[in-house]
Amino acid sequence: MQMTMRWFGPGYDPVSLQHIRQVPGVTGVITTLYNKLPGEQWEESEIKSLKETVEKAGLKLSGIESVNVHDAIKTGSSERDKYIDIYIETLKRIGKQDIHLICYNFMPVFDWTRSDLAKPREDGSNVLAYDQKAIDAINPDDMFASMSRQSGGHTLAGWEPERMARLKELFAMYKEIDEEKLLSNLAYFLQRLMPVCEEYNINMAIHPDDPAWPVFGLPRIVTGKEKLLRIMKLVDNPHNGVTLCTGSLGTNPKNDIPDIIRALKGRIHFAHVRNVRHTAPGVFEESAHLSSDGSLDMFAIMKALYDIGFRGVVRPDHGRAIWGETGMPGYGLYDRALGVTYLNGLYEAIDKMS
Ligand code: DNO
Repeated sequence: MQMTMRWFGPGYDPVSLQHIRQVPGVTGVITTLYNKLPGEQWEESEIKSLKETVEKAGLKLSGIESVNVHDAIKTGSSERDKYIDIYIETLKRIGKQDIHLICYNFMPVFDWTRSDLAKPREDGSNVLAYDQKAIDAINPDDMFASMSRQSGGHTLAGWEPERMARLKELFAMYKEIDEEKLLSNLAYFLQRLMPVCEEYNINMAIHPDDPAWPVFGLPRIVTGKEKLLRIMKLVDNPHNGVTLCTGSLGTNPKNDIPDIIRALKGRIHFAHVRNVRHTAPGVFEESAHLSSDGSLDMFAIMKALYDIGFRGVVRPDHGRAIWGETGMPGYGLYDRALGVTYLNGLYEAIDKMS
């Protein structure tokens, strides 16, 4: 298992690489060119310089989260091949820099969605939270305005203002797109990517939809075991794999995560491991990583990953805002560092007892 943390890059992340380097057991970061919009070509010199920055701090650049997918590809519009060509060229340039893991999502219009970015908890911390009633009561424009108000001036991953300025146009693009169409567009995209993934040994790791059900009437296709297995089968190549995100899949209490992990043996390329606390149907908040603080059994999750032979890249995920830290919602240093330490403890115990 290679323990990493997400880092948003110079000029974006208030957490420094030097601080990440001091978290015991963390050997790498997952990062991206945060300024790139979906569909934009990545330059090799930019990738190289990002990698050098990370390596100078004594860390490895363990993977990219994310190379975002243009909506022309997701909707299968007439421009999709042009954007797939750009994506393929970007993958080549990333592969040439000896980087072999790409996390991406196939969610229409929005990436992850929350109704509250700083919900006060009984322990005095703030967390990201979701209430379906609040989402139902808001239109997508207001949703974006409310997310940016709460973001503390940071650009939220997947909520770039440039994209959000085109919300109406984006929604119109998805008018005719149902789940089946979205799935076949995903298959088309992945099929075209596989040759370059094979050439450069790049693993594509699709991120589950968060929350794991449709929002704002848009289709969602990465929501649970059956759908994940179907995606694996659609393009049955080991380079087509999954980011096993426990917090996203865990938004739906019906998802049995250890069971999903076992079913995906050999196809999990990246793991986001965090906890979530359900309070009512369609209502959840993020919690500390510890099992007893939320609704997920983190031991069972780490054990399932261990048992299927997963030894790849792991990162803790969203943390609470604690100890007065202000930063990117969910991505402060302190609680994620506690998460790393806990996950490393679970892993060591499982390993030594096996
Ligand atoms: C949120 C993240 C997502 C994830 C993307 C992957 O914190 O888990 O934004 O990075 O969905 O493309």
